Amino acid sequence: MALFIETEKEWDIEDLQYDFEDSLETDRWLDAPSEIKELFHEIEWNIIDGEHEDTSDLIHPALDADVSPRTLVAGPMATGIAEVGRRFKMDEYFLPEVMMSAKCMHSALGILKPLIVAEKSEEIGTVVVGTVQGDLHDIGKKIVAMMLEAAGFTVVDLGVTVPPEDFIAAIREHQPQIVGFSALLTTTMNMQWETIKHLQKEGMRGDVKVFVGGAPISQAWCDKIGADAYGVDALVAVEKAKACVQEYKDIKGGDPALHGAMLAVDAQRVAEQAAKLEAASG
Ligand code: B1M
Repeated sequence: MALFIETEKEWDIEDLQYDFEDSLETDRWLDAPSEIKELFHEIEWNIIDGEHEDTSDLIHPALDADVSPRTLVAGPMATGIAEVGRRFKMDEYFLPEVMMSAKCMHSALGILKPLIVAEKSEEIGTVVVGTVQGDLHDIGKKIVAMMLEAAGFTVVDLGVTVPPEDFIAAIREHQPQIVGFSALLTTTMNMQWETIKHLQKEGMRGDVKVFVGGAPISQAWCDKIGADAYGVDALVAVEKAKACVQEYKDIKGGDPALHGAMLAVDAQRVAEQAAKLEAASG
């Protein structure tokens, strides 16, 4: 039975700002055996330090110890790259360091992807995804694509800096139920809107449900541009995608009823989390 170890949503990034020893003081992953907790810290620091040659040497022992691949992606890999983002923003890191850390993420995902995708047991639909034109970020989009595949979708990943015309051509060719636009830059998020406008111009908006995501994206942005669903992370994106093809398959893309149904998925999730917290506090 694989080990699933939770990383709190509101983890304290200060844990990672000093050195490896300090970070061991964290309360994160208290539910993990101590040797695994230490391994998680090594993975985090491997990503922060951008030592990609060593990444697989750290991922394999975690897998051998039966830690689930999803735990690694949502846990130490996510916290490590978040600290890289903070350092970049504070001018403590520059592009070369960020690129080295991205290499670590890709190298770990290369090992984990086949394991996660192998969980696929049924075929439930097709999704076309891509990072919008002008944007080269693809780590988050790859995670979303991988989780969708594991959940039963056939995923057509168009890569990065995808122009609206390429999304349109792929929708014509693959007839997906869902198309997903990822954007990580405030300067490229507008391309999500532009791509929706292209879909409208081609008379295709009703044929496909539009998902948006990426660090600067929010529910308010999703509402403003008339997308159907916003995925704050890969898990939410998968949950909403499944609802779209299973429960709301008869509602067309762009229909306010679908938009409302997607918001209801979020509301249900918040209620479940609140109930879980209440139960845990006694
Ligand atoms: Co860049 N970068 N970067 N970068 N980079 C950010 C995004 C930035 C926030 C860093 C910072 O300042 N703190 C900043 C943007 C600021 C802004 O726009 N306001 C920034 C910048 C400025 C830039 C450049 C402009 C720097 C420069 O050249 N001066 C440049 C732009 C290049 C370009 O795109 N044209 C640039 C370049 C790069 C690298 C190439 C070096 C590298 C990318 C490598 C790669 O992806 N192959 C890189 C990286 C690694 C980052 C940070 C550090 C990490 C991004 C990441 O992978 N996060 C990032 C800082 C940050 O985000 N905190 C930063 C981990 C990933 C798992 O999270 O992508 O958010 P994320 O995905 C999540 C969710 O958002 C969601 O699910 C995912 C998994 O849970 N999600 C979706 C994502 N897509 C979704 C789609 C969905 C649904 C959910 O449906 C379709």
